[in-house]
Parts: sequence; C-alpha cells; structure tokens
Amino acid sequence: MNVTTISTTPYTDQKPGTSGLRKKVPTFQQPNYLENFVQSIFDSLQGYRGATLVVGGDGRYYNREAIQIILKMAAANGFGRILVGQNGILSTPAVSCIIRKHNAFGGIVLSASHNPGGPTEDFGIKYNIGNGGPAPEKVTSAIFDRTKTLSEYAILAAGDVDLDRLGTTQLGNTTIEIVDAVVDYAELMESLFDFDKIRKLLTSGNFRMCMDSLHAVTGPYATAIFEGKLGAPSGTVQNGTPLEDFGGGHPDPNLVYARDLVELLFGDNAPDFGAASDGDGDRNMILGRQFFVNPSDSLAILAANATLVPGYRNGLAGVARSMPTSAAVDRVAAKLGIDCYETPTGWKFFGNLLDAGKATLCGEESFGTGSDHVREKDGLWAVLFWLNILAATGKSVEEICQEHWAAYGRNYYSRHDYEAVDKQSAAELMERLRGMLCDLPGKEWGPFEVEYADDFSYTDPVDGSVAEKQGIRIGMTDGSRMVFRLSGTGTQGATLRLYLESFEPDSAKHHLDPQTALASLIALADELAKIRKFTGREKPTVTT
Ligand code: VG1
Ligand code: CO
Repeated sequence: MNVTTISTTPYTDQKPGTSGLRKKVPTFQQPNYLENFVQSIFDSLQGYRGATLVVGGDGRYYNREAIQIILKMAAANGFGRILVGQNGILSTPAVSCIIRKHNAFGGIVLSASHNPGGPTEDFGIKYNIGNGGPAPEKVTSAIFDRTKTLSEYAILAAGDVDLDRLGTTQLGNTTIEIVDAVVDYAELMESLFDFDKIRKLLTSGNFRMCMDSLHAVTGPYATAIFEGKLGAPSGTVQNGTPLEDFGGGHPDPNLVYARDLVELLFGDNAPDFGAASDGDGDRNMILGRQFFVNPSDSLAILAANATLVPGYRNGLAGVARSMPTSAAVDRVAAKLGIDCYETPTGWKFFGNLLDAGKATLCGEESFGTGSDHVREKDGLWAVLFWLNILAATGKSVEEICQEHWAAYGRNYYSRHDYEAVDKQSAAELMERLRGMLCDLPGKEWGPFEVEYADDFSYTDPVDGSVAEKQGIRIGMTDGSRMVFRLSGTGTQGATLRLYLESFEPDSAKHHLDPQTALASLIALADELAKIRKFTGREKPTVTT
C-alpha cells in the first residue's frame, strides 16, 4: 500500500459552526485546506481501524473532488470499508440511515445545505458519529483543536475511484463499496408510513401534489418514492436532477427561495399539496392549496397526529424543539402528558435525547423536522408524514391546520433574517442587548411587560454537557417572545436572526397574516435592539 505523509501547516479558521465547517469553495480549494480538516477529524477519533465509514454529499460543486480526497485519506488512515453513495450522492438523512443500518463507525457528509453552490459559492463538510447523528460539541471542539496543531496528513497515492458504477473496489487495504443512494432510505420510509393509504390518495385522481427538489439532492429519492413506489404521475417531482449549482438558485425551501412552488400553490387551479426540500435533503416546506404551514406548527401537528402513522402508532416518548422554535409543540406535549425539551439551535443537540428514548419527534423553526428513525432532520420523511395524515383523515392541509389552532390556540410566528451584514456591527448589537438583559424584566411597553430576559444556556439532561450563549430571549408576560441569534452557518459577514412569537387562544383571531399579528412586537424588537441602525438595513433579507 502506497501511503504518503504530507507535511502541512494549520489554518486558523476551521471551527465547525451549527452544522459542520462551511466556507466558500475557493477557501476549500486552498492547498491542503480540506485535507487538514479531514485529518483533524480522523485524529480526534479513536478505534476506527478496520471499521466502516459512510461518505456522500449533496452533489454540489466540488463534491466529487472532495470525495476522492476523503477516500484516499480514509484508506491511508486505516478504515476497513467505505460506503459511498453512487455518483457521490447521499442526502443527509440517508447518510444517517446508512450509518445506522450498516453499523458504521461514522460518516462524512459534504454539503452546505441550503446555501447556494458553484465555483464561488458554498461548500461544507460535517462528521457524523456512530448513532448516525451530527458530532456533538465535544467532538467538534476536539476536531477544531486538532486543526490548530496539525503538521501532517496521510493519503494514499492511487488513482480515482469510479463513483458512478455500483459495486466493490479496493483502495489499498480498504474496500470501497459504491452503493445505491436511495434503496436503504426508501425501505426505511416504507417501514414507517402507510404506503398503501398514501398510494390510494395519490392515484385517486382527485388529489394532486407537487414536490420541488430545487435541483438538489432529494430529486432521486423523491422520484423513486413518490413516482415509483407511491404511483404519483410522472412530473410530480420538479427540478429532480441534482445540479452542481442547483440551477443557480438557493436550495432553501422557504417562501422566498422556493418561489416557483409557492406561485404554483398560490395560483389558479393549484394542487392540493406542495413540498420542497433543501440542498442536502434534511429540510422541508409544506404547502396546502393557497396555504403555508409554518414549520413550528408543522412539528406540533405531526406530534398531535402521530398515532395515525404506523411507525408512531404507539405514541411518542417525548418531543423536543430548538429554543427559537415556537411553543406550539409544547401545548401538544402538555395535552399528551409527555415531556417537551428545549435545546439550542442545531440538530446535534437532539442526538442524546433520541438515543436515550426521551424524545421521539424533534423539530426546528428552520424547516427541519425529524424523529428517532435516524439522527438527522429529514425532509422527505416530513412530506410523507403529512401525506400519511392527509390520507388517513381525508382532510386538506388547511383544515388540519385550522382545526389544530382551534384545539390548541395559535402561536403566531415569524423569523426575520438580516443576511450578510457587517460582522462587527452584528456583534455590537448582540453585546449591547446582552448588557441590557438584567434591567429588562418588569419593563413595560404598551401591551407588553417583560417577564424574563436572558442568554439561553442548555444543560444536556443525558450527559450534563453545557452550551452557553445560545441566543438572547426576551419573553413577555402574555407569552409573546423575541429571540436574537447570530447564524452559525453563514459564510459571508454575519446573519442576524430575529425570531418572533405570540400566542392567540381565540379562534376568531386565527386568520391574520403573522406579520400583522406580530406588528407591535416587531416594532418593539427594532426599538430595543436598534436593528436598523446596527445592520444598516431597512428590512430583513428573508422573512418566513
Ligand atoms: C441554521 C438553522 C438551524 C439548522 C442549521 C443547519 O443554523 O437556523 O436551525 O439546524 O441551519 O441546517 P444557523 O446557525 O444558521 O441559524 V442545515 O439544513 O444547514 O443542515
Ligand atoms: Co440542510
């Protein structure tokens, strides 16, 4: 075996964020940049000699090059077997599924998720542990520490592996298996949902759906599942071929970036159901005819209706949501008499709760929902969950939501993103707010009186690890709340996220546009945090 050891010097900027290391492609293309990070991953792990690694990505620009480097390094570092998605493609939830199913030691996911792709756009790399989930903080900080001292890496001198042909090849002493990207994942979905019922709905002739894969990774999965297994007419999946630049768009399933789908669902003769997914397939947006389902509501609705789905027939052990996600699911948990956990932003914080059997469903306001079937959020899983509910109840998306609000009250919710703002000014805004926190409780503005104001800190109930400074929360006595956070996935300047929420128990007042319902809270947020002043922006870049 021809292992070479290459000397290298550390980069100082390889700190993983909310979900792995994300940078512009040219940053990753610097000499040894990717190699340094990959070697740092391996150096911070123990006991993987001879074990299995799973590798795949969302197909974006630089995916294939990165995979070739990773395969040769993993072989040089002593992995016994590497499972790679055909064409280098694996969605994030599929990686999680394959790690679990094949008892792999871990996996490497190549994606910058919802961020654009292309030669000058974003790339990313993330390590997942043996439970199939994102590496927890103690692992990512060990990786980061290692990047600061690394002086060499090991790589095999070998030709490229053919990523397109299914089957087994040998790279030094390591077996490389090019696996079908879809099969294991589709099988898992079939084991959870009532495919017969969903098939009946989709082939009944009076139900139409449209799935927009935004030229990203879910295309092959969605086509195989909806058009293949479930019999939906061909053309149900739009933009179903993964492209290196996602057709020039943002593969981000929200009202702004999935515009074509939104226009279709809000246009004349709209389909009954629309859904979209992000770059790496872990997010979802759900639309009904002329109706948008807020992701926080979606989590609550899935929880409330879980027993309609075969995989959750016996009920839920508990639920979990990220702190900025609305409290809609808390109300469902209270009614069901199960625990509801509040975690920091990022899926890695759900892993312990899922492993310990404390939570069955988890979700984030950022269009992410999932369950204990894998250890990642899962876009198509959420779409199938909704279809299963629609098929089991015969109701429309809008009816399901309206009835949910009538039963539980409505948590009006919105997120305002100020993208690519000046880093320094964004940091100052947050520092200034932090300095104000002790004086806020008891203060009154119009209908609002501050009940609490803090910087969210989380103690993991399973391993006791603590995560601090996870977002500034200002909660009012009437249940309204505003949260300020800086994004940990952006690659340009800083992104300020403002999360807004209020609670309306009266169903006569459930028809408002969230921006209208939240108007006075939005104005107060700007007054308190001086958002316009610090960002230099009159309005958010993206409002969802
Ligand atoms: C964002 C979302 C967060 C999500 C993360 C990764 O992080 O807010 O909820 O878990 O992206 O999602 P941030 O730090 O930018 O707010 V994905 O689909 O990029 O893997
Ligand atoms: Co994603």
